Amino acid sequence: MNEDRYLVIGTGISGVCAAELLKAKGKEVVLFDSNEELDKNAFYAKNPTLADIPLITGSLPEEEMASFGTAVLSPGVPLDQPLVQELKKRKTKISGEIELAFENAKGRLCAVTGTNGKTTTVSLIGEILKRFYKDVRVVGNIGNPYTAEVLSMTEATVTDAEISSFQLETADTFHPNVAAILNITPDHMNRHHTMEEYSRVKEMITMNQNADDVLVLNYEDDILRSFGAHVKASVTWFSSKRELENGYFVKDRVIYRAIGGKVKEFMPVSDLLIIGPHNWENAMAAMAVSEAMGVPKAVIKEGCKNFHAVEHRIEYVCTKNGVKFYNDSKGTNPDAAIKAVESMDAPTCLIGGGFDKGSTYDEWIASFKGRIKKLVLIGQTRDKIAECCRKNGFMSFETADTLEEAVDICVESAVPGDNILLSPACASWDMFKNYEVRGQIFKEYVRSLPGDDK
Ligand code: UMA
Repeated sequence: MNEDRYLVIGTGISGVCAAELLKAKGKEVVLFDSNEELDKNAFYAKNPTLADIPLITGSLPEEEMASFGTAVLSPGVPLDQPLVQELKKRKTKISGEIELAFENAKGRLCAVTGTNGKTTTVSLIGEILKRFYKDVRVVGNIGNPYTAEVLSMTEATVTDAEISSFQLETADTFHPNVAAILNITPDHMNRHHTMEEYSRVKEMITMNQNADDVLVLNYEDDILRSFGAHVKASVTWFSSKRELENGYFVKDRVIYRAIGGKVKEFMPVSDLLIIGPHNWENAMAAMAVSEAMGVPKAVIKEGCKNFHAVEHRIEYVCTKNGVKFYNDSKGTNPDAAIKAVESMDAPTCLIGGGFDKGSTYDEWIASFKGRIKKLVLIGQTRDKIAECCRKNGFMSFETADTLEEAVDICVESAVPGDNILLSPACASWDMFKNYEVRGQIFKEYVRSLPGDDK
């Protein structure tokens, strides 16, 4: 075995950036991808900087198996995969792209995990940090590999990382100065198998923290509330439902900051451009993380007031004839779509339906509770959802053949003061390339409608 020989598994953006970092550090690197149909010529054409790095596809030859000191896994590579198990047996150190980046990074780090809200929270933290610090890097699951930023970091760099459970599985020395866990609800069970294991992995974000570090936790999450009692880091709580002695909380639509029972108003939620109680939680987490990273209160407030929703997530599009349009094309499952419904503060015409992932829609329909005045169904699931509406006694629905037709039906049904929301509770692949394209087409069509556009 050669300690300095690295196997990088996966040739997506994580694998490419990890290989580039290792190469720059003078390590011997071999790239591997289990996809035997991967076009090597196309890969090298796209990644000319890796032209001198061997790429093995399909399966790893036996003679190579024992030659690596470390294997760096891309997030999409599960630990229980046979190849990883084989490497482990041969005493290869199993690491990951995030761990590799952390080992080579400089400056301070805040890191956010959680089942929902990560991208919004990390984006908002990034907006706030950039108002105060010169060199801020927003990295991780958000789509910019951590390894891509490491080489140009200095001690003055401030890094803001979105970290998924996949990435935490291989964390070892990973140690954020400030960490946050937003919530833990069932997800990715095909990878982590049980809730216990999924929670354990999420909680690894704080495993190397100590009393000088801060961990931001959601008080309304049962798993996190009991977990927070036993961590080494100093905990800052947030709650959208109750007053806290210490932490951030919302009461009567105002966010407060409490320290040792002393409560000060922070800002009304109406000053935020992101809507809904789940977004108040994301905003409070971002406030707590930014505060712990040393940003003054006034700067945090300005950052929050100017932060727009992440594209396709309950994204405000425009107002036409007094009707507000929201694009939540990212609401690709009932859980996410319920959040959008619960965020609506006026009677709403909702567009739902799409590719059939085998979800059930009863809870989604139950969340309508007088908020949804009309549901217009499109796509593969429209009849299945229509049947579910009948079963649940929600009869105010119609079907449409296209997204544009669905918008037209909503426009006819809406009166000034109403909302029109695209939040399909389904994936898009039956009618569109992906949810981004679905959201884009929705926005373009809505903006082309007659009426005053704000
Ligand atoms: N591969 C193997 N063996 C395997 C599995 C995959 O060789 O057992 C290969 C595939 O053939 C493919 C490559 O690995 O060529 C893909 O690697 P990857 O799935 O890790 O994808 P990347 O392009 O490196 O993107 C990853 C994250 N992807 C996943 O976690 C699945 C991206 O998160 C992340 O933005 C990026 O790193 C940068 O950090 C995406 C995601 O869906 C957005 N994340 C999940 C989520 O948000 O729910 C966790």
